[in-house]
Amino acid sequence: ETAAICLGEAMIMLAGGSGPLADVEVFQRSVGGAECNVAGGLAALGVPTGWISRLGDDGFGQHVLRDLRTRGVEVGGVELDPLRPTALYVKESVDGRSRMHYYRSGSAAAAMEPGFLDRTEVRDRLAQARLVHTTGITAAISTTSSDMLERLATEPREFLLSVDLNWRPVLWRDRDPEPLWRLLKAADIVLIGADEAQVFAGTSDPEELYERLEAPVLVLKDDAHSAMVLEQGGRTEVPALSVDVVETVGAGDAFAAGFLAGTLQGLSMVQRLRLGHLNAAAVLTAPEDHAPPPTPDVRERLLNATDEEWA
Ligand code: KDG
Repeated sequence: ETAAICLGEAMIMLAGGSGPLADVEVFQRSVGGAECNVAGGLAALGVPTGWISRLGDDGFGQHVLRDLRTRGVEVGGVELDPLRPTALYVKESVDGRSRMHYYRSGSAAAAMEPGFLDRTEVRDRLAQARLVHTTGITAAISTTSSDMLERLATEPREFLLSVDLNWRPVLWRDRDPEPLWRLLKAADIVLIGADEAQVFAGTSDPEELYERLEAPVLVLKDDAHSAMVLEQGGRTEVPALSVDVVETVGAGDAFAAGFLAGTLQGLSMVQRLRLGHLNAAAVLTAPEDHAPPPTPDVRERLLNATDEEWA
């Protein structure tokens, strides 16, 4: 049984230590990609999870598969492409700030298209899922991939569709983000950061976003401060934990994994937000884009803490 499916591109990440890219000679390899981070995060929290995508039939693709399998993610829905490569992204760190450089146009995942959903391996997994998670990045990587998400979002479905905005202006440089608006409006759960909301929608006002995004459940994250859920019944807000931040990339994905795991495990809204924060804190305090969640007993204690004990 697979409770959750994450759909989107994985990339090999090459992190160049500190200094401008032009000077870096040695890179540290790991696996990145928003949906794939969420898949690993869900599996780490005990949710049976599959990751569906396309990879190049190359050494980098093999590494991604091996890495995800090791993290407990089911990868039978992945298609290997003999012609197109696995994507790369390179992280440049100058003065403690990270910048990403993508080498992903024409990648195997960018060739996903509506017909990809008809593959038996994909269709069967989607039919069994309780939740499917994707992000604005998958809508951004190509028009065909965006068309695929449009189909996923508009055809009748049994699963909850969760979409994290993950606004990446660089990937939308020459395209109108209209399809992304449609995807967000069709989703059952939308996750969005206040900063990116300001850039993408021109507002970070909770009520205004809730109205414009038309999502039954809107999760609005205000980085270091708090996260809130807006839904028909009202709003729930939980302050973030204060941590010593090492590196922020991947924290949003970790938050999503915590919140969505909590949703599938039937936790209260406060506990879902707390699990999101707890998971994000683990990634914020690690240099990688993903990190193991806090141990079960720490989770248990903090999920059930009083508001005063929490923060
Ligand atoms: O959310 C983290 C992602 O940004 C990172 O893993 C790379 O998927 C990525 C992207 O396209 O930015």
